[in-house]
Amino acid sequence: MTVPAPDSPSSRSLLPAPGTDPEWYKRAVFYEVLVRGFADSNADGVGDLRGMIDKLDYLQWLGVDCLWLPPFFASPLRDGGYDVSDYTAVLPEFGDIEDFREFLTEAHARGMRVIIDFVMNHTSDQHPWFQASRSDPDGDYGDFYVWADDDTGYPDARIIFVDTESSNWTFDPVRKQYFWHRFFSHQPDLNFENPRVQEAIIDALRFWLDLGVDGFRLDAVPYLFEEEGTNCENLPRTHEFLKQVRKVVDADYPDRVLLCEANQWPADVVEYFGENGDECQMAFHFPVMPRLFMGVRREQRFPISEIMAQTPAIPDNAQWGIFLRNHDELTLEMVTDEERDYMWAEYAKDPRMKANIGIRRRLAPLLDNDTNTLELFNALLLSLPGSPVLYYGDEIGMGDNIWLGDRDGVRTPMQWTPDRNGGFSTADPQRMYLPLNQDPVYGYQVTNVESQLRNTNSLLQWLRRMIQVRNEHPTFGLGSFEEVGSRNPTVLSFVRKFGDDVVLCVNNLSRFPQPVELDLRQFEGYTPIELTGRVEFPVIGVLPYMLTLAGHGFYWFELSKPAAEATTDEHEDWEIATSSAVADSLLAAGVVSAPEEIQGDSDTREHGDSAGGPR
Ligand code: ISL
Ligand code: CA
Repeated sequence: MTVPAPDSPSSRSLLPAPGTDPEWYKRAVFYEVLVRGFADSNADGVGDLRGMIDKLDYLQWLGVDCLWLPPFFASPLRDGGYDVSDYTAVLPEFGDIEDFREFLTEAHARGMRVIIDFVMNHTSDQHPWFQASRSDPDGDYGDFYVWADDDTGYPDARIIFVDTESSNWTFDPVRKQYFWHRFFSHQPDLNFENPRVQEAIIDALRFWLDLGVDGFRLDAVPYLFEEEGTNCENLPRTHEFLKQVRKVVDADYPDRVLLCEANQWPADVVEYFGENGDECQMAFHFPVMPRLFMGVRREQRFPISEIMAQTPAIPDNAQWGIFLRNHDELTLEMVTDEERDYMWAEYAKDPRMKANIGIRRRLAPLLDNDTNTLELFNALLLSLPGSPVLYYGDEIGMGDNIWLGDRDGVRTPMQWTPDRNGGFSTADPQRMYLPLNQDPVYGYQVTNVESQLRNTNSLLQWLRRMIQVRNEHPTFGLGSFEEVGSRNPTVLSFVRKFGDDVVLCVNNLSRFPQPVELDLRQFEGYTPIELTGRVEFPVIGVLPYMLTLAGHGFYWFELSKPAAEATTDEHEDWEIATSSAVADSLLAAGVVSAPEEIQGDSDTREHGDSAGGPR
């Protein structure tokens, strides 16, 4: 299986000079990839950092800008590595610090940044700090965790992992006291009241920043501090600590990003950006995701429109992170009880598909592997405000395995080829850290990178082209968002605007063809140019602008200014725009164009924004 070789020598970084691009994360496409699940370089059945290095060409080819690595630190792996037993050591199965350093250099050489997970709320109970804390209450680590004589404290804090835990307190037979934990009972929460804990965490962050990581996904940060009489989430002192972390980053580490993982309502999450953008630069927008699934299944835009309208403004330097799926269950914490029942009824028909307050499935099976729906979801992900975060394997429509425990069913090995172990590993198939997916539809024999590289109509090739198209328009990352209403409730339309870069997105959430009339009077005289084929649509006038969409169809249009107002740059656009005869025939056929055209077109164009263009 081959992808084009990188065009830069690996000794040199393709990234802009340090300090020159502090807001890169606003334009970036992120890609979450599990070290354990991507590629096994030494045939032990477990993915590793050297395997990841071998696959960087593929990721560069795909066109993603930043990789997010979930924890790859020393760990007993009882929670996919989120149970850390040493913050500054690589799990030996994955490699060592030198391998990580090389991985980072090689990613940077290909113009990709790397952020890593940092789990500051809790450690594994195997962490030496916890072992010392439980055995020597008066020692140096005695106060590193939250201990109590009984289990009655903080009764208003909810339980998050309802499938496995019945209390946030667990009795430790060694210390003969209870310890506090918001997640698994083998994951004691650190005691942030203790300044030495804060120092130890900042030291560990510095360790990775010094190695050159481009930032952190800050795991489970709402729970750092506890306070009696509260639900122990989003407390002021938690924000104080995060602001302190940001100060460290700003003082010594230019161009690094803090991405906050707070599964909370938008009004609570915005606080993680800080009042003046002095906390985390990025935060996941959790509530958007389930509403995409609801909107499409109900064939109604309202769930999505409503959450977008409820999303507060954020500081200038801040950016949302949006996603469809990740390594966890599709969480339903940020919906009403009624909506949750609806989601379970629609998307978790087998009770095995449920996990905690969510659904443990991958994107393709959630959408019944329907090409149009998969494309619509990805188009929404790439066009709604925020930086999109893809999940490894979803670019080829990998399936899940609901017979595996916990959330492992969405963490199976990447499927590269139809060969043994899907090209992930040459080890004995029985030795895999998790079995390869062997499903007749989603299994590696059918669903794999190699076959999709060969087929220009595959999901993989389509997604790559859409990422290229996105990169040509800085407005997707930087622009404002304004919904364009219409009388047809199944169609979600919005305008993204960044200076002169104006893009109109029109999405049919219904499985049936739909007409829509849009009030585009503010763009009177503009010409919509469809972005994948560069076909010109009729000029916008004062009457409602009429479009028809195929079932689950969508359009992305550049709104091109009337010629009189166009700048020199845009005249070039006009010259290379597809001739109207071709345009007419494509229009009649329904706006789909051959990949070569898109490729050729984007190759000949100059773009102001450095993020853009195929590499
Ligand atoms: O998505 C969620 C579950 O429905 C979140 O509540 C999520 O579990 C929580 O925000 C923190 O998750 C992180 O820490 C967990 C770990 O199991 C998850 O994999 C990780 O993403 C505890 O260590
Ligand atoms: Ca290995």
